[in-house]
Amino acid sequence: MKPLSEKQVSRQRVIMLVDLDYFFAQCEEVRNPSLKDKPVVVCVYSERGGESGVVSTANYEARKHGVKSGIPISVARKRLVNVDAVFLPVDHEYYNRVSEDVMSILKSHADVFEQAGVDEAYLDVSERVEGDFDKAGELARRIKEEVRRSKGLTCSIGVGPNKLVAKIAADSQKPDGLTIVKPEEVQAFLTPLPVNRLVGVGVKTQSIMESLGVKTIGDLAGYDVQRLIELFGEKLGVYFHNASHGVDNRPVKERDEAKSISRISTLKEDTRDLDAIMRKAGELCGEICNELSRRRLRVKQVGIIVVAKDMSVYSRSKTLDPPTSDLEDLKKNVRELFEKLLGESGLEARRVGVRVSGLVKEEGQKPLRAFISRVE
Ligand code: TTP
Ligand code: MG
Repeated sequence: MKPLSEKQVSRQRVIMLVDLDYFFAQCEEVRNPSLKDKPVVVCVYSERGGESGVVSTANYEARKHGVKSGIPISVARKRLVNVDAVFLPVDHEYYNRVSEDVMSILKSHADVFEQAGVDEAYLDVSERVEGDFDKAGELARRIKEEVRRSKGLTCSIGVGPNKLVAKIAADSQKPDGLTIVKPEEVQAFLTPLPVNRLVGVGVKTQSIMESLGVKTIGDLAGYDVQRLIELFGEKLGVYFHNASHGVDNRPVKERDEAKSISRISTLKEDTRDLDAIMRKAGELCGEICNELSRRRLRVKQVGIIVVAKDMSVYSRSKTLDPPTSDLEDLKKNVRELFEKLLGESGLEARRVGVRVSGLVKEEGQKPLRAFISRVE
């Protein structure tokens, strides 16, 4: 056999997934270390007041009592009755600042960096570790140490030959975990895990698979791919087959910077009153302006979003010439848009939102690409 030329030898890919532990709750512990030994529950309180709302996340002390993301706050209260627990409202601005600092540390250790969420990122480190998983393990330890020293946060890292394996590896040991799965270990690592550890296998798919006798990823790997295609369609069937064998060719891709910013919020009560709407919309404009000033941006378009009482959605927008980052200017334009919309329609507003786009840098005014939106 002819030896492979240099070009034909492609480097073994080494991918990391870094996921911060119980992120929002850990941020709260960092700013108030006296919370450390108590159950901490970070809540998204409904704007309709009282105790209604859901748990955003909880620290591991609270998780011992069955408190986790997504459950109603009232249920969390019941599970923590007679326990010295702390309930706090979400503070996205603070978590975003922490996240940005951590992401810049992670980025500095990657050949290619892809932020995948507020507290997680994929790092392609193939080149810098020369395809060597032992070196990748050392790098992961250094990253954990740097994040801990500089921000006081622990994270869990998965290292694998692709994104799929790295993600499942990171999830398999938390908190403060480090799980390295070398290419030759992939199948043995995946085989015993339940199928719902694969992205795309939700409750429904899991129960269909279970009825076929497919409980583990190993069972799925042994299942006939043609049957999977018949059952789930070509795309999903092939995906399940490949995923169960730990095959995933998706590259780690840099994300573009944000192209728009939006905020949406629920009114205390449904209304058509422009002043009442503007009290909420004005706050949203304020949040957006803060973000614009932090990122030194101005906007060329402003829009409004209304979710009406009957859940129908309306939106309107207009162009601002010249671009602005001024709060009063933004509020004036948002008010005009709401006034016009209310004049055109008999809607009663339940939720209102503000969205700005066409973001340009204060200096030089270069357009930015991509998209950020946050709905609370
Ligand atoms: P995750 O990384 O899914 O969760 P986590 O960091 O809280 O916990 P883990 O130790 O298991 O990684 O989500 C990151 C943040 O996103 C989380 O801290 C809060 C927020 N979040 C919600 O607001 N609602 C949700 O349902 C989930 C899953 C997360
Ligand atoms: Mg996390």
